[in-house]
Amino acid sequence: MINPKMIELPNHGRLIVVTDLHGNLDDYNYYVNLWDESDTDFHIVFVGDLIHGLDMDSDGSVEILDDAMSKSSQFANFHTLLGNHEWAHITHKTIYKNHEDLLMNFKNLVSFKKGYIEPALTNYIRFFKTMPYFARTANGIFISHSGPSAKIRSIEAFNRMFEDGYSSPMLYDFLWNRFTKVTQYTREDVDRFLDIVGCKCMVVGHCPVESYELFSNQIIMSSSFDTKVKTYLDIDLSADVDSIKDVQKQLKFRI
Ligand SMILES: [Mn+2]
Repeated sequence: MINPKMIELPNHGRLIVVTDLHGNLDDYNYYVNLWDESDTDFHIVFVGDLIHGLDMDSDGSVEILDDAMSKSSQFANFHTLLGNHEWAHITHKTIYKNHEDLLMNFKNLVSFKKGYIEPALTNYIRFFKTMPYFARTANGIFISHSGPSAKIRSIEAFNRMFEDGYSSPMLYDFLWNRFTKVTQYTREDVDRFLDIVGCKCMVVGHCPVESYELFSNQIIMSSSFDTKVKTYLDIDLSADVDSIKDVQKQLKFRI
């Protein structure tokens, strides 16, 4: 059965993986230009948090969303996963940063850029609801915004979380968990989860790191936000992956 919340990528072709852009339109354009929309075996995955720039003057969230919505509807090799910032708009759970209400800021940005809020806002939230949670490659790489959820102890539990929709506490973990918090997940949780889903390694964004960090068989990577060395993955989907080292060597750096 096809799960619309899980992208299954084949054992051939190429894959670019990009983490949290937070409204950085220049970086979005840079990564989109690495990709070839006309090559159906060449995929690009954004792992969520396309939106919510830190200041309104430079926030390209609206431009990014308009382009990403258009590409998503045209190209089956263009993928945007759900991040906690998109999830917040779906669930109406406000995120505060520096005492600012980011959902309210986004509405202000939409009305400033468009001259109106509706139907633009509703269309954006509809787009967020189409976003898959995860991507998995045939050679064993699991990609999500964050996580894993330490609550998942079996494949049945993992499969069941999709039935609970946006209120799932496990989905919450896959959007919000930080590797820096031992109460959220540990190296053992990463490895147990990878065993459960039959993957060799995991790639996430969400937690700002300088370039990237390894956490057991997980790569935490920063492609745009809050890093000096912008880091992304350019993966050969046909290559065998035996360990995290095989993925690590496919990291690319922008200095
Ligand atoms: Mn995030």
